[in-house]
Amino acid sequence: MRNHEVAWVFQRIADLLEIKGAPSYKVRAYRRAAHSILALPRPVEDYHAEGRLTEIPGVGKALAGKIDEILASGTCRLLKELEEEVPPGLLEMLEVPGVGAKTAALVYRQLGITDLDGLERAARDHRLRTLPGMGGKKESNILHGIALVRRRPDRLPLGVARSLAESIREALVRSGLAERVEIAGSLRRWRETVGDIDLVAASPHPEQLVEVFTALPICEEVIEKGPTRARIRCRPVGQVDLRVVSGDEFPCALLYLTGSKEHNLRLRSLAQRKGLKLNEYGLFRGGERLAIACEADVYEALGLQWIPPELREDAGEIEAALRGELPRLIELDDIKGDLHVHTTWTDGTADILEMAGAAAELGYSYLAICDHSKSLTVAVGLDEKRLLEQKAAVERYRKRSTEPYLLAGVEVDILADGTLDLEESVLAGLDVVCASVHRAFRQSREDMTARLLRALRSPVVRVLGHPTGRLLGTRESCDIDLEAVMEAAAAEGKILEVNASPERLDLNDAGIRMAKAKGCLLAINTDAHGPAGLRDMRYGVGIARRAGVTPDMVINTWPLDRLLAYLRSAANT
Ligand code: DGT
Ligand code: CA
Ligand code: CA
Ligand code: ZN
Repeated sequence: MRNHEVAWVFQRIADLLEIKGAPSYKVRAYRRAAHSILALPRPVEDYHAEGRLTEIPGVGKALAGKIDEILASGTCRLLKELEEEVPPGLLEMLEVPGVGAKTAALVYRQLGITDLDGLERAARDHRLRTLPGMGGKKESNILHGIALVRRRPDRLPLGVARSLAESIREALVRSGLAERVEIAGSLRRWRETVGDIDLVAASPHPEQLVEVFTALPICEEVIEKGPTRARIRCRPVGQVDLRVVSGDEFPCALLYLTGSKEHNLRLRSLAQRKGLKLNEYGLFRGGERLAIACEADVYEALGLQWIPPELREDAGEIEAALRGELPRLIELDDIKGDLHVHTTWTDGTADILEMAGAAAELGYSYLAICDHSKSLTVAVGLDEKRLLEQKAAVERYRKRSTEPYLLAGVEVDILADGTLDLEESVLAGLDVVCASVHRAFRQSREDMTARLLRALRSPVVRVLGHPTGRLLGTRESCDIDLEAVMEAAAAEGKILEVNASPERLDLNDAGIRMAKAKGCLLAINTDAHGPAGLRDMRYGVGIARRAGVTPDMVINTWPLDRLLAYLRSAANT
C-alpha cells in the first residue's frame, strides 16, 4: 500500500503552493486528492494497474499523471520544482501546531522570516501580532507550539510506522526471495511511537533480499549495508532495519529483535539458570543447538507461558508467565462493533449507509453513529432538530437492515463549565451519548477536573470520549486529575473511551492501566470520519493489550443484547 506516500506528496505540494500564494482552487485540488487517496479501501497501485485512477474522487487526468510519476519514482517533478523555490525552513514551520501554510506565507512575505528560529524571535519580540489576522493570543499559541516541536522526540507515531512497515514487508514478500518476513522491535510491541522499524526475514538468499530492500522506491538513503542486514532511511520519514537469517535461526532472531531489551535480558538470565544459552541465533545447551520451531518453544524451554509481544517490557509479565497467570488479552476478533463514528451529517466523508456497509464488511454486529454537536461549528455540528432528524434516519435504516444494528448516538461537546452542548431531554432519547472536550483545553487542573466530573454526573452521558484530549506529538493531555475522574466513572458505571485513531490513542497504555486498576469499563472506538478509519481499531486494541486488557472489560466486545441492556439500564438510573 503506497497510499500514504502518494497522499504525502500531494499534501506537500498543496502546502508549498499555498506558501507561494497559488490560487486557492489549485491548493484545494491537491488537498482533496490527498484526502481521498488516504480514504481508499484498496492500494492505489491497484487503481493504477487497472487504469482507474480517474475514478478516485478529486483525481482527474493531470493528477493521475502525477500519481503515475510518484509510483514510478517516489516523487514528482512539480514537487521538486516547488521545493527549490520555497525556503525549506518554511516547511519546518508547518510542523508547529497552529501554523498553517497561510501563516507561513504571511510571515515570509511580510517579515522575511524563513525558519523556526526566526519565527520564535518574531513571536518573542511581539512582531507577529502586528500582522493581519494575528493577535497576542495567536502569538503565544505559536510560542507554545514551537516549544512542543522542539521537545518532540524524533520518534515515528505508531500509525505512520505500521503502514510504512507493512508496505515494505509486502514488497519483500512479493520478491519471492524470503520464506518469512515479520515486523519486530517496538512496533511489534505496539508502542505508541517507535524509534525505528525492525524487520526480520528468513531467506536462503540474504544478499539478494538485501538488494531488493535497498532498491525500494521508498528508500531515500542506504545508511548501512552488509551481506545479511541493511538500514535505510525512507521518504518522507522513518528508518528501517532489516536482518536476514536462516530458517533455523528465525524464531530466536525474531524473539531477540522484538525486545524489549529489558525483557531479553531477563530471558537470557532465566536460560543461564537452566544451563542454557539464549541469543539472537538460537537456544543452546553446551555447543548443541536445541530444536526450536517458534517463539513459544523458547518460552516453554524456559518454563514460561508464551508472552504476547505487547507485554514484553519487563513490567511483571515474566513473573506472571512463570506462575502461568498471564491474562487472555483482548484481540481484534473480539471486537463486535464501533461505538463512535462520524458521517456526512457533520464532518465525516461517508453517509450512514456507507459507514454501515463498511462496518458490515468488518463483520461487526453493531455500529453507533455519534456525530458532533452544534457548538463545534467547524464540523457543522448537529443542533437538537437535526439530531432528531438523524435519529429518525438511523431508525429507518434499522427497519431495512438487521446487520449491523445501528445505534443512534451523538458525540456531545462538554462546554467549558461542564454542561452539555445539547438539551438533556433530547439526549435521553438516544441509544448512546459520548461526551467529549473539543475546546477550552487549557483550563486549570481544578477547573478541568470539575468540568469532566460534572459531565459524568449527567444521567444521559454513557461514554467519556478521548478522555485526556491529547493529540500524539502535537497537543499534550489536558491537565486533569485522572484518578478522580476514573473513580467517578467506575462508581457510576460510565465508560471511558480508548480512542483508536492513530493521531489520538487516548487513553494511552498508562491511562488504560490506571482505568483497569480503578475497575472502569472501556470502549475501544475509532472515531472514524470515513470507511477507511474503521480499520484503525487495531491500534486501539494494540494499546489496550499493552495494558493487559481482557475482552470482558471492553463493552464493544459484548454481544448486542448485553450491550443494549447495559446502556439502557444505566441510562435509567
Ligand atoms: P525503538 O526502536 O527505540 O522504538 O525500540 P526498539 O525496542 O525497537 O529498539 P531497537 O530498534 O533499538 O532494537 C530492536 C530490538 O533489538 C530491541 O527491542 C531489543 C533488541 N536489542 C537491541 N539492542 C540490544 C541489546 O543491547 N541487548 C539486548 N538484549 N537486546 C537488544
Ligand atoms: Ca526499533
Ligand atoms: Ca532498530
Ligand atoms: Zn471528538
